Parts: sequence; C-alpha cells; structure tokens
Amino acid sequence: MPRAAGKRKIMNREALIRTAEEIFVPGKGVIAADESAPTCQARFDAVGLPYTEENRRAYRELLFTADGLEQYISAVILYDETIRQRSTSGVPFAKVLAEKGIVPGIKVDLGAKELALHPGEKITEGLDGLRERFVEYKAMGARFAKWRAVVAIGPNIPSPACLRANAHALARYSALCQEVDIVPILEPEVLMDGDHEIERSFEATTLLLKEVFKELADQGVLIDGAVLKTNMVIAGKDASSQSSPEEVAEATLKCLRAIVPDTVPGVLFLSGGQGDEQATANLNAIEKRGPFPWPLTFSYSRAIQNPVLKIWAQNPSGNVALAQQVLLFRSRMNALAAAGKYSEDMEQQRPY
Ligand code: 5MM
Repeated sequence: MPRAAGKRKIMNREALIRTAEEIFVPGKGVIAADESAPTCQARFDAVGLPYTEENRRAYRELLFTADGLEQYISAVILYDETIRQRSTSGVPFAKVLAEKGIVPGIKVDLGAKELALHPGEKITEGLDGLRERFVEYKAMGARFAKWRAVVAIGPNIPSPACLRANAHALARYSALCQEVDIVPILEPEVLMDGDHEIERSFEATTLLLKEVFKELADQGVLIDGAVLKTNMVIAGKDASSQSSPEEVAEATLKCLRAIVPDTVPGVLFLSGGQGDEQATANLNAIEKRGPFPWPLTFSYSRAIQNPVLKIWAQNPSGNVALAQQVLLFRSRMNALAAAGKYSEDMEQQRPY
C-alpha cells in the first residue's frame, strides 16, 4: 500500500547501529579529511602549496591510498568536493575507502556564520535543502555525516542564545540524517582560542553538551544511532598555565560522564589546534582511565595531517611514499593511544 503523501519513514535503527559499530572498532579511529575550501587553502598556503583542484585531489589520494591505513583507521570524513573526486585510476574516493574496509562519511554543514545580534559568536548554517543533498551523498557512498558547531570563550560568551541556536541546528541536522539511515556525527566544539583557564572550558563544554542532548531529545533523535564528536576540556592556547594530560583527562571525563547518555554508541575527540604529540598524549591519558559507558577514540584532522602535508609539500612528486609513512605513523600512535597503550618514547621511531 502506498504511504500517505508526505509521510516519510522514521529510520532503520539496525542500519544506524551497524554503521556506528563499524566506526567504533577497538584500537582504531577516524581521520577528518573534511577541510572546506577556505580551511584547505589556509593549510596549503601555510606550507607553500599551490591551491589547485589537482593538488587537493592528489593530496587526498595520498591519504586514502596509504597501504595499511585500515589497520588504524575505521572511517574518514570527506568534503563535498572530495567525495566527487577520483583516484588516478578513476575510482571514486568513497569507493577507494570502502574497498579497504574504511567507512566513508561526508561533512554537510555549510560553515559557521556570524550569529545575528551576538558579536563574536557563530551559528552553523546548512539545513536548507539538506534532505535533498542527502539523496546525492547516499548515492555516492556516504554512510555517516558530520556537522560542526563552533563556540568561543570570551567575556560574557558563550551566550545562552548561541548555545541554544547551535544545539537546535545540530539536532535538526541529526534528525534529517537518521531519516535516511545516515549516522549523524555531531561536533559541538568549544574553541581553544584565548587565554582562558581549563575551568572555563569545562563550564562552556558542560553547558553546550547539556543543551545538545536536550535538543536531541526534543527532536526525537535516536541516541544509540548518533555519534558525539567533541573537544577535550583544556585550557586556552594562550593561557598562562597549560593543561597537563592528567588535567585534561580528569576534566574531560568528569564532563562527559555527567552528561553523555550511556546509550551513545561512541565519542570522538577533535584535536582543536593541540600539537600532534599533545593530542596523542591527551587521548592516551583519557583512555587509561577506562572503562567508560561508551567507546572513545580520535577523529583528528590537524593532529594527524599537519606533518604529512608538510613533508608532501617539500616535494609533491618525490615525497608521496614518505608522506604516507608519516600518515601511517601518526595514525598508529593515535590508535595506540585509543587503547591507552601509547608512550612518549615511541615518538623516537617517527620517520620525520
Ligand atoms: C575542528 O575541526 C575538525 C577536527 O579537526 P581538528 O582535529 O584539526 O580539530 C574537522 O573535522 C573540521 O571540521 C575540519 O577540519 C574543518 O572544517 P571547516 O568546515 O572549518 O573547514
């Protein structure tokens, strides 16, 4: 019998749970390769690489075809341009990843814009037309999606209006994902920019996550089919006292344990501008304090890719293999940290 006009199916709970299980494989993590055009340009500019479509494609090919990447990486987040690109031999990147057993996903937000009447605060846009965009992304092989909300710390911010608006958008995006059996990764990020102490990061992250889970409940989002990607609780980059891994682990877990429902299938951490080794050491310190109600692992962009891009930029035609070794090394260090088995002396083996 045809469904009533305008009536949509709710969701396939099993399919969502299966995808989440493939993302959270013990001892593996996620690479965020979803840098939007402006972010990618800033990263290329920083290492002196011409910002051309072919360079962006070649760089992503280097990442996705690294031999053995699947030992450490369960999923990769792609950007709109990237999911449409192909390897030199003509295989779409989502297929290149899927053939290695790596789950491909897609960033679907359209970026953080100024929040009206709230100077210094942002709201992420991209809900209009998202239902239609999902049809295309699904056909291209995306099995999960990602949406990032950005929250700054400063005098009198974050405001309740900013927290609520961003949490609401995250929940509406999640509902649209689940309607088509795509697992939403929700990324509410409290920024490390500034000189605030770790306590302010704790406060802001707590308020933001509370608001997010409230909105998810209001929108009827299935919590066991929605993944949280969050910042670690950490002092601002310019704070006079920088947080140790032990402090980060304690504050981050105190916050997550108080707010994140046990039924969430897993929590990913972003690196947020931490140094490469700092992000690995902090993850390791967190994991050592397990067990937790949910698996926890990494979903880093900069903390994995920074040294890879730097080496490749020095000689794009000659350094592909070396850059891939660097990628595999940082992925392995983070995979070890995801199991709480990393130690600083392992860094001596690094190929760069
Ligand atoms: C915060 O950024 C996310 C994680 O990356 P880091 O580990 O470097 O913090 C990442 O997925 C992010 O969303 C993209 O790299 C940048 O996205 P935009 O849309 O800002 O280019």
